[in-house]
Amino acid sequence: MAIAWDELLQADWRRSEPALLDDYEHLGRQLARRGIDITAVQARAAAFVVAVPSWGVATGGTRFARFPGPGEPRTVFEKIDDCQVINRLVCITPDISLHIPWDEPDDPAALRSFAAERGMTLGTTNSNTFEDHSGQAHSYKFGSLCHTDPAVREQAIAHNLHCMELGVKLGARAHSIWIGDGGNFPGQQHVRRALDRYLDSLRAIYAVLPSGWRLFIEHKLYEPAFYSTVLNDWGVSYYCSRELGDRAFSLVDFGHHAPNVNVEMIVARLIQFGKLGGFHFNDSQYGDDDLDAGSIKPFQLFLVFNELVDAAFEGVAGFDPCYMLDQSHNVTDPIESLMVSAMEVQRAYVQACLVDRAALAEHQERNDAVMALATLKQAFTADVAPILAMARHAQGGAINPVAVYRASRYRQQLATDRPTLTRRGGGIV
Ligand code: RM4
Ligand code: MN
Ligand code: MN
Repeated sequence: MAIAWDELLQADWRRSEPALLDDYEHLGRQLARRGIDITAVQARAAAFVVAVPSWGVATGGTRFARFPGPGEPRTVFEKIDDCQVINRLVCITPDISLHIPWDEPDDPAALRSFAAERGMTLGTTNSNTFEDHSGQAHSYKFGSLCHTDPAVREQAIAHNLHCMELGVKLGARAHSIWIGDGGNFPGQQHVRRALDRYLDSLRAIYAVLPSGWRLFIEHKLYEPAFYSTVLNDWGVSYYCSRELGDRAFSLVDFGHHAPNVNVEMIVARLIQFGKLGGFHFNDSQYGDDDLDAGSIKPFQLFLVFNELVDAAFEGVAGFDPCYMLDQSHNVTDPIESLMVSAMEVQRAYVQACLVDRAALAEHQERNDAVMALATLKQAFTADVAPILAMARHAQGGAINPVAVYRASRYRQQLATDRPTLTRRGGGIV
């Protein structure tokens, strides 16, 4: 599709650059008064990256209905095309997480070079044993890696091994496992034995983790199992990742906790115990709503980044979390939601970079709760938008990504180029 991105971007810069420079200089003076060099903060903003989920560029759905949008991607190649548009405009999303078998390529080498030609990498594979796939011998209706039947467990293990073999061909560096295993009713599952089976299966997967790779395990409180899940919270996840070994880590998906849980505390503890693998960013009001990052609880997102920036500042050994979005878009254009979400995550990171850590430490030492919170709030309430926009502009991205995207009429073009298919979940049926 021929979209004149260069012309659109230049028009965006011409229109918005004067006001941006004005705002940037003003913010620069404000920060300088606090001893902060705005260009150093901009450099950190520019170095920030967050991966997009291949399954996030298509419209999601609920268990009631799915309302497909126009021009949805029909193949993994079209998903990569959409991800490239996102990265072209926001400049912080060069990596894509793949979901297998939704994104299973016929020719992995061809997929890898297709992505590379578009400046994209395929850094993480995600396995899917939470639904049945055509041609498989055994059903996952009653579980996968934790199933009572060893044949089902073997099949689920083999799928994970396949994902990793494929990932090596694609240049991935991590494999991420989320399972739907659990029980809908009290008594349905022997709670301890199910976890034993999980660990046995995970050990078989971890044993063949490719060299240089990390294994992420993702806990979730409920859903699709409504009464109990096997990897139900961060404590169990921590225990399992420690049992597995040095290259196994816990992954925190923001929507996988009970309402009101203090996620930043969980993050701090996982950092402290050397087991924070990464994130699936999204936001929620009630459950695993998979809403756009920063849309409901931006302060929580900031507080999580406060822990992350603090850990990096202190040089915590082995601290190297992987940042990924994991969202489902039901009422928005997924490309717009992913762009906005990536920028919200980056915004929280940049705000956290502004925290006066020496002052905060002093307030903490003196038990001055008012000033400690005020120190955090000073960073959180700073409008860092000019820093983010300048970082994008300097890298050839958009000052106003959503406006440029809308002006491109990319979606309208897709509506004719990609006739809508009937889809289920993240895959194409
Ligand atoms: C799950 C979990 C996984 C994601 C699936 C689609 O709730 O968040 O990470 O792969 O949804
Ligand atoms: Mn997730
Ligand atoms: Mn989820």
